[in-house]
Amino acid sequence: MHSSKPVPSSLAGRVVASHGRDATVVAADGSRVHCRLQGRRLAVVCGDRVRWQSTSTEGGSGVIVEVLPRASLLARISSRGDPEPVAANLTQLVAVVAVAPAPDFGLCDRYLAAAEWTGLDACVVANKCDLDGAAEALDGALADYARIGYRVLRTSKRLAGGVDALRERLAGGVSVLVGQSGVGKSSLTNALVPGVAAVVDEITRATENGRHTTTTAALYTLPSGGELIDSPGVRDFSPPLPAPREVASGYREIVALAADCRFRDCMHLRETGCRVTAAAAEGAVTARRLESYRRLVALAEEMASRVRR
Ligand SMILES: Nc1nc2c(ncn2[C@@H]2O[C@H](COP(=O)(O)OP(=O)(O)O)[C@@H](O)[C@H]2O)c(=O)[nH]1
Ligand SMILES: [Mg+2]
Ligand SMILES: [Zn+2]
Repeated sequence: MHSSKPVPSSLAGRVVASHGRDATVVAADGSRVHCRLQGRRLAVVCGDRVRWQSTSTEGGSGVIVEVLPRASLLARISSRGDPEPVAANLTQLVAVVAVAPAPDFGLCDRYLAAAEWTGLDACVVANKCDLDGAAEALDGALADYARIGYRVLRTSKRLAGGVDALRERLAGGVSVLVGQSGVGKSSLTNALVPGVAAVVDEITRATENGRHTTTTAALYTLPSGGELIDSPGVRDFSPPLPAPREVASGYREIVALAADCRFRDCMHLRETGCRVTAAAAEGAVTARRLESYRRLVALAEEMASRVRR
């Protein structure tokens, strides 16, 4: 993945945190360099591979002069409706859910769809398994995810076994932890990356109500292999959506049945002879996932009509 002509005297680096026009870059020798972005056009996210030059003005600082092509890019739709990069060069998405805050499986579905569209491996982590009622609240949906082929892991910061299985799953890849605010992404990061607590403190700030919340994504190297990005918690997430007709490709159990629908262009909404709708009636596709798919189709149609206007 080399760029056509590297800027002379620039050095290779990896963005491990970024905030506005500032980024933390890890250089080839492992040192951390605080960098600014050169010019107005450049934008970086966590995971980006960059070229940078050291600046003599401030000790240990530099300027990013080039962003290398991205092997993958996870993006979201901002509140203004614009696509916004979240993290680059990922290989795996880890969707974290928990009994508290109240789980939003529609959100989990949208993350998994984003992974399908971005070409990432994906798994589901049910955290806070030590809490009362966790099994009752989560097991049904988790069994559904497992049935359609997603690896499901149960973790808790209090129980080592689950974290060990997750550590194994992360080895060798570049993974991002995503999910609602408060499900325990940063706590899992702390359990997985020894001695990281100080760095986590650096990127957290006390909110009005005194709670700490991660405000920017940060990338960590796992001693056991692989890299992990802890992302800011969200209240809601939607990936940039494909055309309505392509939304089904984000739902692997739906796309697997689509070939057997009567109409080639079936959208699995109210069409006759729809194999997906029939499978939902038989319980082979869960009603909840089908509803989640249909809601995303509606959103994709709304977006498409907004663009046309
Ligand atoms: N009981 C329990 N609490 C947890 C666990 N993991 C995280 N928490 C708590 O959940 C809250 C949110 O955790 P945090 O890691 O900041 O979540 P994030 O917003 O997803 O990064 C904190 O008060 C944690 O102490 C867990 O496995 N069990
Ligand atoms: Mg966090
Ligand atoms: Zn159909």
